[in-house]
Parts: sequence; C-alpha cells; structure tokens
Amino acid sequence: MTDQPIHSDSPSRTGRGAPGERPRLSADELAALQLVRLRWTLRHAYDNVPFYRRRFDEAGVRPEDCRSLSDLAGFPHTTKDDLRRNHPYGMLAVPPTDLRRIHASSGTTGVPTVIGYTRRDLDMWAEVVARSLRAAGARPGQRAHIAYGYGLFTGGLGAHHGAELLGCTVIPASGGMSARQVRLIRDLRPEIVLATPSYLLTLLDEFDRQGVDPRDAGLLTGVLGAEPWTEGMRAEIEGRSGLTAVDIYGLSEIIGPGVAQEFPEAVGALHVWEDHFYPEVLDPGGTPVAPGERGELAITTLTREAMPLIRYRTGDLSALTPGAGVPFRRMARITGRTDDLLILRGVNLYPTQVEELVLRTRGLSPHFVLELTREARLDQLTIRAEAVSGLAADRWPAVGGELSDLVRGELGLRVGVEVVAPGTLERSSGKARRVLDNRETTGPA
Ligand code: DLL
Repeated sequence: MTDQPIHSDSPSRTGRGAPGERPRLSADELAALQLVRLRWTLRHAYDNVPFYRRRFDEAGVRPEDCRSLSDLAGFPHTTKDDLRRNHPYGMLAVPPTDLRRIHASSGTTGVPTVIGYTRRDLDMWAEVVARSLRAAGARPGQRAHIAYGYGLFTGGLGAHHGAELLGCTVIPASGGMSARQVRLIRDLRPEIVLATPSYLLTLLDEFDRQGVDPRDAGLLTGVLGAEPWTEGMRAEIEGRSGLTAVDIYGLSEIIGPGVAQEFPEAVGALHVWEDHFYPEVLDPGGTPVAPGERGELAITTLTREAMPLIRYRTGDLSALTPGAGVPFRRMARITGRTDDLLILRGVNLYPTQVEELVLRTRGLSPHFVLELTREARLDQLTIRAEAVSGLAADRWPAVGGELSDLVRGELGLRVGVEVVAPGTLERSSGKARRVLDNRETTGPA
C-alpha cells in the first residue's frame, strides 16, 4: 500500500484538538492539505486498484497530472455500477486481511455494494462523526440515543463510534420496537437523539400513544439524516418535541454518516468535512457546474485507505456554496436523488415536494405515501395521507381536496388524494419508503 502522507494519528495531522473539534484551518491551508491528500489518493488508487489503473490509462491521465485541485476534473468518475461490477473486493486498495470491518448497502438490484474499512478508516470515520455531533450541539457527558439501524447499514455503528469518541454516553437502541424506545428515552433522558426524520416521527407518535408529551423528555438535539426531509418536516418535529433538529449527510460508499453536517446556527445547508471528502457538483454530462448551481454531487475521498473513490457520483442533488465562517464549503440540503425523480405527464416531481405540501395542509398528519398506477396508458399519482387524529371522517374529503388543489397550484399536476384514518399507513423504522410503484400491475406499458 502507498503510505498515506497524513493520517489520523500522525503528528502532522491538522487540528488535533479534543475529539470532534474542527480543525482550525485557513482557506489556503485547507486547499493545500486537500491537494496533498488528493494526490496521495490518486496515486494510491492507481497503484493498488486495477480498476482505477485501467480507467486512468483509458482516459490518458496519470496521478501526477493532478497539480491543482481543478485538475481533478480531468479524471474519470466512479459510479455505483462500477462498485457492483467489482463486487465484492475488486475496489479494494488494501489486502482483504487489512480490513477491520465491512458494511454493505442494500441495493435494489440484488447486488449489494460492499464497503471495506481499515483501522485508520474507522478512526477517521469516528472523528468526522464526532465533529458532526459537536457541530450539531452535542457535548461530552451527554447521552446519545441512537435509533439508526445497527448492522450492515452504516447509520447505527457509524453514529455509535463517533458519539463514543466525542465522549457521549451511547444508548444503542437501533431501529424498531418503538414502545420500548420511548420508554428508554423517558427513563434515561438522553439529550441527543439520532434517527431518520421519518423514524423520529414514528417515535413522536408513540409518545402520543403513551400519553406523554415528548417536550417533557428533555431532548435537546436531533441529528437526523439518511433520507431527504424538508423544512416543513423540521418544523413539525421541532414543534412536537422541543428539540433542535439538524441534518446529517453521508453515504456508505464514501464512509457512512458524517460526510457533511448542518450547524444549528447556519441551517439550510451542510458543511462538508472537506479535509476528508472533496465535493463537486456535476451537470448531467459529468462536468463541474459553477459554484452555487445545482447538479449531482460527486465526492472524492481524500484519506480512505481501504477503498479510495474518485469522483463518485452520489446521485444526490445539491449545490455548493461558501462556508459560514469556516473554510469548509456548504452543500444545499438534498431534496432528492436523480433516481427518485418521478416524471408524470411531463412534469418532474420529487417526493419531498409533496412532503412540503402535505405538511402545509391542515388536518393531515406528516404520514403519506405516493402510489403510482397506470390507467388507460397514463401514469396516475395518488397521494395517500393520514388525517390527524380527532378530525371527523366527514371532513376528510375536504382536506384531501385542499391538498389536491395545492398540488395543482404549486406543482401543476392533477393527482388523486386519498385521506385515510390515523395509524393506517405503514410506519418507518428507518428510511421511509415514499413511493409505491404499481404501474406494472395496474396497466399495460
Ligand atoms: O444513509 C448514511 C447515513 C446514515 C447518513 C445515517 C446519515 C445518517 P446509505 O444507506 O448508503 O448511507 O444511503 C446514502 O441516503 O446517497 C442520500 O440519497 C441519502 N441520504 C443520506 N443522508 C441524507 C440526508 C446512509 N441528510 C443515501 N438528506 C445518500 C437527504 C440523505 N438524503
């Protein structure tokens, strides 16, 4: 393996303060550090991953051609398909015996994506998660209730090691068994809760079911991510629980949670921990867009040993803007993925756009699903949303009508709306499944 120039326990590592403290770097120092690390990563990938050697050779580039950060644009991208084609160990830059852990992301096509970590990768991951939690407001000595799933999914274990490193007392609840989770929160009184936003909603409903006001539970901060969520959802969660809800972003392929973090004092975008992950935003052809423009986020790892990834196309839509008082740039909150896009009769639609409108409709709870069907060769969308409890059933059609008017007015789409009884839709215990695609079963293609 090519020796890493600056790794987590090297004295030359910048910003070695207390765990989770942000490195104090000027913009120039950050850029210089990124360039050293980027050049190391390109060389490491080229020397140790046959896939990258082939790709670089085909593109006619060599690691040493990268003399400035902008030279990265001349290097090839990596896609999820590349990872699948090299399943399970083909993307590794270290011998499999150097791995200390493997995670996998489920993958809808059958072939899971396997991600390997060396000891140093795991240390770096814990450090960036500790940073995220500290930036979110967590402090050593506080209790952190982790309701992300534990297992091959990176949410639970990733959050776990970061919270421990920061000095929190970790409650590894994992996802599911909501009644017991709420009992634990009431008894143990954690200040911090980590969950997907949709699962936190499930927990808040469970508080209601137990007849307990979640605002009395003492929760201060929610570190929520792993799925897109909206400002409407933030207002709903904060209003019901009294906590401050901030967004955490990450993906297994790059490391897991802890790639970028929303600070409570600068909401709306997330600071990317750019000393470890170099972000770009690309147009559909794969060329970087101008700062501030929207496009697909691509990330290059700068310090990963086991599985360096060059210009990995995340499929997530975002935009990069300058940081708020720190040299790290910010990425706009992810509103959707390229593959979440629904195109209905020529109109583009992301599930988060519907979430905003459901949350604006009085009388509806935040629980909803989108069902796609096909009638007379035309795609139809039905929004199925739950009424709030206590709303008389004879009011439901009117409330549904309000939502369909809103969707027509704001998104230019005629959709069906079905208001259903409270508690009837399946609850999330992790990432919410928003779209039921029944087009195959309801009509000819
Ligand atoms: O979801 C890692 C994670 C765990 C992030 C816990 C945050 C908290 P994957 O299962 O590989 O990893 O899924 C990654 O989830 O490409 C996005 O599409 C989506 N995603 C993750 N965080 C956010 C977020 C984890 N904050 C995929 N907002 C990513 C919107 C998110 N989408």
